[in-house]
Amino acid sequence: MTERVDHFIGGAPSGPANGEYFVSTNPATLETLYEVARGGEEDVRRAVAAAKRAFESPAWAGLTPTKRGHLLRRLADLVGEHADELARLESLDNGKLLREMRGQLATLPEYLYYYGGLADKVQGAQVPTMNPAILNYTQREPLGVVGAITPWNSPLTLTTSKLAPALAAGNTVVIKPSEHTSRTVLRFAELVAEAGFPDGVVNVVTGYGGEAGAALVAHPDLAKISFTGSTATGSRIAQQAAARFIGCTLELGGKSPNIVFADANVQNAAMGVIAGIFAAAGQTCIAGSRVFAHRSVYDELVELVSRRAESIVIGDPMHDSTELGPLAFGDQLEKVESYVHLGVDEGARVRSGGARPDVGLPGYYFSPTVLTDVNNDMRVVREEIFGPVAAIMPFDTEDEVVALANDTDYGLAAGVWTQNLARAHRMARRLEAGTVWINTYRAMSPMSPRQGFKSSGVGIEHGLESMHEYTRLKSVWVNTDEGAV
Ligand code: TXE
Repeated sequence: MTERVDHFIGGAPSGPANGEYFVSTNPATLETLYEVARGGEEDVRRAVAAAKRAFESPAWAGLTPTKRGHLLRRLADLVGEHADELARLESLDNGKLLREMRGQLATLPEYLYYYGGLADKVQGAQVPTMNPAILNYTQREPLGVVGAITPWNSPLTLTTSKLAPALAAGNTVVIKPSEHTSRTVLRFAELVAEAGFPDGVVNVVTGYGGEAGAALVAHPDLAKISFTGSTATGSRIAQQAAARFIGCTLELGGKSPNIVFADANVQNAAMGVIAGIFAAAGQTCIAGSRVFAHRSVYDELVELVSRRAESIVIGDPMHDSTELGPLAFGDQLEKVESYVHLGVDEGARVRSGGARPDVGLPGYYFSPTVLTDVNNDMRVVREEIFGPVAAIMPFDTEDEVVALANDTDYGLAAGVWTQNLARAHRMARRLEAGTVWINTYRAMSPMSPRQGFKSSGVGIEHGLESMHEYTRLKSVWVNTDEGAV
């Protein structure tokens, strides 16, 4: 019998109000994994009510920030102890390599330790005003109930990026995970309870975006929305948040340039280009999907990247030897395939891949694909494909490549490969992207802030700065004179 998983509300599993469940499948084998509660307005109403009660309860509101830090550190320990179990569940759910998910889970506790440490370091200031009789000071307060809506590509890491600073700052949270990957977030919520967080501090409502997600965004008691997902959905959520004057943090799509100069170590750059686009089968917001190579190294780079693309081992993500797993669900496969067809119609040449490979499994597989003969006006170069598809283009001058790299609606990340120190820093300054990597790609840490420029997002995740996303600032004025001032 198929396992059934419920929402997690007020510290315990909770069945869906409408009694409905839907199936979650393994994208590598198309086998049914489990059935998950199909959340709606009533479930969201109960979850937000539980979070609101918890926010106002002495058990949470009365905790010192230091104690909140202790709880986060205890949760970090538990996540560390269950890392292998969580990595397996996540890999089964979204088809990413078990090896890669193990790597993510190994660093996940660090997010919780880091924000646990920050919990009691959120400070106000004493402000000198123009009146010496006045003592003016600021204090940072939690916001209330935070709604966290997360995608399927790195379910736990992206959820923890929101949850850890939100909890460290004293908020309570309702999470709506992606309908494609509910399992690990629910297991994580059980560990939250085991760590000793009061009931209702973390709640999970599973279900579809247009149902559970939309109901959460519309709930009047939300103090903030934190969202990672597509730019189209993010834009809709931002409009709803603005209409109610509540804050939102958005981490959205990308079409990131990865730029290889003539003076680069071309072997290293090719490895960086490959990791930049083919890791997670290209299903990462930071994917380096637009590759610019100086004309003098263009042929060599195209050759290195396409040859490696052809030798990538595609197969079951649970096997150690597999280098590329399936796409996460059927719509993703169709989207990626139709973009490659569109590229060919636009005049692109497929140098490797470009089709569904036969890997002996029925899953949603697509070969690592290299497109050449492309330019910045084509839709395959302008729109986020979110799959293993690299478009490689030549350039002649630094000014030209800066203009090409910045000629995009997005601004999430950029890579630069050069041995020229001055050029490296100059490029970092000139590129319109929230993260710039020099002679590396994909490096990430809970300590380092991430911000999407342009259509790639609003607000900051990770780092000290993200704590401010989950607090509000109050200014307190005290008359220290005997008389009226
Ligand atoms: O995204 P959605 P999808 C991009 C990527 C991908 C495409 C579609 O290009 O191919 O988006 O993926 C919830 N109100 N990225 O369909 O719809 C939804 O249930 C409230 C890039 O998965 O944005 C899920 O929990 N919530 C990205 C979450 O939003 C709604 C990662 C994301 O789903 C909603 C994922 C609504 N009206 C996709 N509609 C990245 N930045 O890494 C949907 N949701």
